[in-house]
Amino acid sequence: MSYTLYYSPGAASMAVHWMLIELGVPFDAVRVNIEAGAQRAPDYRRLNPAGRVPTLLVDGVPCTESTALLMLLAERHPEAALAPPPGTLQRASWLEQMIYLANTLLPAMRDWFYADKDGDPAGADAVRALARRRIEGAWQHLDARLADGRAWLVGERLSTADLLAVMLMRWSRNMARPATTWPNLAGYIERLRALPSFVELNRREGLTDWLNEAP
Ligand SMILES: N[C@@H](CCC(=O)N[C@@H](CS)C(=O)NCC(=O)O)C(=O)O
Repeated sequence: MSYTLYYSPGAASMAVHWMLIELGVPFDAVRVNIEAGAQRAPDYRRLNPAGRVPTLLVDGVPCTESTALLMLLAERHPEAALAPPPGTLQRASWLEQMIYLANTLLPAMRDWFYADKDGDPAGADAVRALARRRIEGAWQHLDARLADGRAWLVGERLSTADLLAVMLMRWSRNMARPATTWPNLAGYIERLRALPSFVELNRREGLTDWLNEAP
């Protein structure tokens, strides 16, 4: 199996990068300078027509969409048990969390960060206001899920849902109410970002601003 990840530090590629590190499989990582617009270069667009990160070459074939990539990697590496077995009730819970994060939180995050670029800048404030409500609603929802003291979003162990959730929680760090201000999310985030694979991920991506501070 060969993997090449096209990534940008801290971007939607981060959860996939984290998973590759957590799996301990060999892979190449190619940085795409999205601040300089490298995601719109014709060579990159041939791999990812939307001009976004991540792209993962899987045995040479370009695959996209961070959530889909996490699910694919879980299937290709079942021994890592980063997803519950198909057909089980825990699988149902995992599917629910993955789809919720991808379908509710991720698009709201895109609206929050890209309101001016994706839409009419004149309407961007209204888009951001709605995005913020949806993002904070998601923190509320996830906080309630963790209120029973569970350590992980699904079952009794780390899963791809945690990798995706923590990446999205990190994106809220400069918002008015970051995820870390919800009581149950605070402890969850503290535990997850202490994982050696998360520390290594940040080292490889050159990120230092959401690691050791108190949540
Ligand atoms: N739904 C996509 C979203 C990807 C996405 O929006 N990536 C952003 C970085 S977080 C990007 O590539 N931005 C550059 C651009 O849109 O020009 C996924 O989950 O992979």
